[in-house]
Amino acid sequence: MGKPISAEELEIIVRAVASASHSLSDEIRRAGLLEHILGQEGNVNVQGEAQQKLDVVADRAFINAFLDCGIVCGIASEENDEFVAFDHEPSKDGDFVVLFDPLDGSSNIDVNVSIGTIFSVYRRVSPKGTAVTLLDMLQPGTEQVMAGYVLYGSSTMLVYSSGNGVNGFTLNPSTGEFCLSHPDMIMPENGRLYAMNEGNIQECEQGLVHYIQYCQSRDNQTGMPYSGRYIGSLVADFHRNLIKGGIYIYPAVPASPEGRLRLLYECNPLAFIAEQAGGLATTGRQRILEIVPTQLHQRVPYYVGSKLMVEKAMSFLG
Ligand code: AHM
Ligand code: MG
Repeated sequence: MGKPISAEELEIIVRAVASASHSLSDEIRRAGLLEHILGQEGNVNVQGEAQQKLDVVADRAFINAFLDCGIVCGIASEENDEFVAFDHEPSKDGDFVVLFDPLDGSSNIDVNVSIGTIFSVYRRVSPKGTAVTLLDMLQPGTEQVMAGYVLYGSSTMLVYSSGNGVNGFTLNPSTGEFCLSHPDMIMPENGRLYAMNEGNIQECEQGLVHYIQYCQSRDNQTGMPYSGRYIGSLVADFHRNLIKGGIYIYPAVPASPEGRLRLLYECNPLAFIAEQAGGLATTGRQRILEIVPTQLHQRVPYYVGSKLMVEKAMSFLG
């Protein structure tokens, strides 16, 4: 891990995330009532996916919050082709870059299902006072100084870690404050929930097919088939598994040969939190946090969750 973030710096970033997510949470709660919020924006993002209006609203809210906080000198977002260097004072001299997915699970926006924001914070490696470079963004996940997510679920929660365990905060909508509701979150070592888009199973490698058969059999540690739970919003699936124990898998499939999820905006931050809570995150073969990124929008296969479950799944892949 890079030089730890100080308590003061941490507070500044947490406040930026809390303020953007509080206003976004309000918009999401009223989404069905606001014409400018629901539906497609009409653009296609760099991933080739149709942008939802809320994707764009969320992206702007977080960019502005990080721009205003004064210690972030640049950002990269899943919704933008290129990273953004903040070139005015005092941001220009900030020590940190933030990489984020402003609104994860966007296919669930229009159907009133939980969605989230995921973010990752690194110290810049380029000299202070110069413009940030791509190398500041392409650091391995082990260098994260902080990572977190916001879940816009039946309540809005902020969960983060700065390398010293994981804490969860619930938004009190009447005061606008996030209150510590889940201190010292620990992911159960084992579980009985598995999450994967099983529509893809016939296209997956044989080892994974056999692991899913194992999940559905009585051969596992519970003596009963595991329960399948797939929301299709990574943050929500991850959060449930963090609390209850479970595994989430997004493998390589022919339509997405590198998997669907983005290393920098989704996999690394949640891998950091998983490990801080005692869980594990791998590509099925390699620890996620040790991958040296080569591209901003790089995708990787993803196995994340309870330690023993991820290890078991990996044992099937060979
Ligand atoms: P997004 O960032 O465009 O929303 O894509 C990521 C999402 C994850 O939240 C979710 O787990 C996965 O894509 C769902 O993909 P699929 O519909 O292929 O199961
Ligand atoms: Mg996403």
